[in-house]
Amino acid sequence: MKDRLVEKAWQALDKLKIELPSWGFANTGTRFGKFIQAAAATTIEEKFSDAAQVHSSTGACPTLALHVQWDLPNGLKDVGEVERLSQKFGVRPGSINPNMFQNQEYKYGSLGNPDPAIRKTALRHILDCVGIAEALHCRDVAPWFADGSNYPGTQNMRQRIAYFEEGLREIHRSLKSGQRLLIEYKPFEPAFYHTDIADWGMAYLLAKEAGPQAFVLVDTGHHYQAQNIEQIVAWLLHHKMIGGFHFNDRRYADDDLTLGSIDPYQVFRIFHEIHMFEWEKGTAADIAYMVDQSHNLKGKIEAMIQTVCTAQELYARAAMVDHERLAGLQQSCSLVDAEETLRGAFWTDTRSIVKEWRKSKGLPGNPLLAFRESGYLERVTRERGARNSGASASYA
Ligand code: LRH
Ligand code: MN
Repeated sequence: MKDRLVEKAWQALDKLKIELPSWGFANTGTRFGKFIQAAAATTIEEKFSDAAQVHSSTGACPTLALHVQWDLPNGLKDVGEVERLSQKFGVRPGSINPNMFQNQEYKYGSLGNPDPAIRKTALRHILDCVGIAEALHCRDVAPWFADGSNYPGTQNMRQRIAYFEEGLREIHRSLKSGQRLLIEYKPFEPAFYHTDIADWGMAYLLAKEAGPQAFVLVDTGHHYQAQNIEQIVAWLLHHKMIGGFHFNDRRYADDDLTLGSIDPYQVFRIFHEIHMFEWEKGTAADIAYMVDQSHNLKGKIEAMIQTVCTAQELYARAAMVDHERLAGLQQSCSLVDAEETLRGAFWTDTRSIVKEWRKSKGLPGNPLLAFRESGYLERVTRERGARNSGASASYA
């Protein structure tokens, strides 16, 4: 007879699905350049193939987030190929990410640009992404806007809010029933004076203004150092406005490091807010758990497997909080006992519990070891090495 709390952990693991970013398998870097990995994925086929490795070893990653300009450069014309690859590798396309930051015309912004022609171009791209999402039966369209300015006085921030309201309303009108628009916020970078959608409140108001199928996407790396991210999550849960997460970790800014590599307690506290909410409401929160990382030095597939395993271990720990006991202690303001009830779960080593859960699902107990023993990395290094060694490493 499994311990009651271990049973809760297993039930949570049964539910937890983590979406991987196609771009997390590609050669990425910083503005100081990128270190080319021979095994890195370049084509959408290689990205599906690598994602399938993570899914087969962890059993938790049935979908792959796609970044349209990188993965479907020909738009709707690439849908057939994506469907074929999805069938071939047993991984479904997940959230559809428009690219509102790469093209030259977005120098002064996309949906927030003072030039109506450029706003129109930006809108057109996102509407195309809604069409691609529909064609691929993908639920979420997740635009991140780099829009902003670098110097005070150079842009009218209020006017740009109106442009975003207008554009996002238009996009919301194009959504099919069941589709969701996930609005991601970020305080800075690449803009360094103001970013139009800089925090959760701005994303919340724009989502509300757009319509009932618009929600907020919380990228854990998109917060000022002192911000209490789990409190933001509590507010978005309370208002049923949380659509999903981009998980990663950071020491300084939007470092996009591996989840839980710097501050695992942060991720645990976020998962705790969600589990406590679900316990109180008796229903699962409708949240897309997605990863958004760039592995500049680590092997990309191994870093992704690490990420999923860490997420499973921390999600299981948070599920093992005795919510009934905690609710009573919070009500009676029994501070130390309440804190110990939460901390106690965090200090529970769930690795063996997750391992047994994997085995019960016919999955490898140690996904990283299983991947290393598969010989997949050696094979793709041989297949892709020559091509990748020619890739440019410089930033400028
Ligand atoms: C912006 C961001 C966004 C993605 C990009 C790859 O920092 O988090 O979610 O489009 O990274
Ligand atoms: Mn992100």
